[in-house]
Amino acid sequence: MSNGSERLRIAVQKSGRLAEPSLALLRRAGLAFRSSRDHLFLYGENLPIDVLLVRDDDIPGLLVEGSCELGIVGRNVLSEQRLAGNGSVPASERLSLGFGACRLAIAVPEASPIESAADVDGLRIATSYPTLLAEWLHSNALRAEIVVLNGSVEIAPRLGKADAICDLVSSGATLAANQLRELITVFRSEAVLAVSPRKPTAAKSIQIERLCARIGGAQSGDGVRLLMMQAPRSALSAITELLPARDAPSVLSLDGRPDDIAVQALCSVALDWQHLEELKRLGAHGLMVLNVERMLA
Ligand code: PRT
Ligand code: ZN
Repeated sequence: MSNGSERLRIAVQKSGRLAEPSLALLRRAGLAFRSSRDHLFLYGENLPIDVLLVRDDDIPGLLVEGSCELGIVGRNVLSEQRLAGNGSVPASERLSLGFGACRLAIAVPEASPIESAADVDGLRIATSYPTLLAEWLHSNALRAEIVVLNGSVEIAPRLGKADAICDLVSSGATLAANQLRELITVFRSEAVLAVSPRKPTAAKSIQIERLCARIGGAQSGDGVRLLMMQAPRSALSAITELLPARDAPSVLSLDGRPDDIAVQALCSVALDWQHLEELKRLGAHGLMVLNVERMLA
């Protein structure tokens, strides 16, 4: 049905923070893979979709040149390269994926007198994200000297190379270990599904839409629980009021028990033991909470 040229390619980080969660998401979207001998390529076994394993920094470029239709990459990398792009139409963000969350933040040595964003004016700031930093400075009408470093940004102040840094932070442990104090967030990031600016063929376009719908479905199942129980019919409104439910619950009649009902409700993860105990007090029994693996609206 689909010849080789109609196979979709999705670029994913080969190793690093986004590698495992990216493949896990694709698996939850229903893709099964076989690895190539060189481990640079995962061949999609059940759908015409293959995975290219690359460095995260290469993903926006692969999308721009059309070597891949899709990629999973940090918004920080995508936006840095988009803004820095030399006139070529950039790749764009299609879906945010809910993992790899971090922030690009300016930090200063703990002992520094700098207190606010305005104090950044005139400083030397070391970063691997010169374009995102320049844009933030510009939109805040600030000037600073940007010192571009490709690694170990956090030691630049100690080496006397910079007065401040602008780097990715998640837990903040790295800043603390280097006696740096976080001052202000410049950019918020998480992993995103990025798409090539090239127009796909009709067949690939169908695959892209299908994969996006499935990824959306795999994500919307995250953090959703299915609550099942039986209860007196008279308790229904009290039960409905109590539940951290997304939509109205489904209510089913029980054969030969006109005063009782079975209730099913999709709830958020906020559903906890306390809710279950309350429900029991309202007369519910046979309570069951199940993880929802995927949903298709
Ligand atoms: O080899 P390749 O180029 O593919 O990998 P890489 O080393 O460039 O990337 P990698 O795996 O470190 O990060 C990939 C993506 O993960 C980034 O582009 C971000 O989108 C995202 N991400 C999420 C992070 C972090 N959290 C993060 N904490 N990327 C880097 N960090 C760094 C941070 O700068 C600090 O130095 O991790 C260190 C620990 O952070 P703390 O705050 O928890 O101490
Ligand atoms: Zn990288």
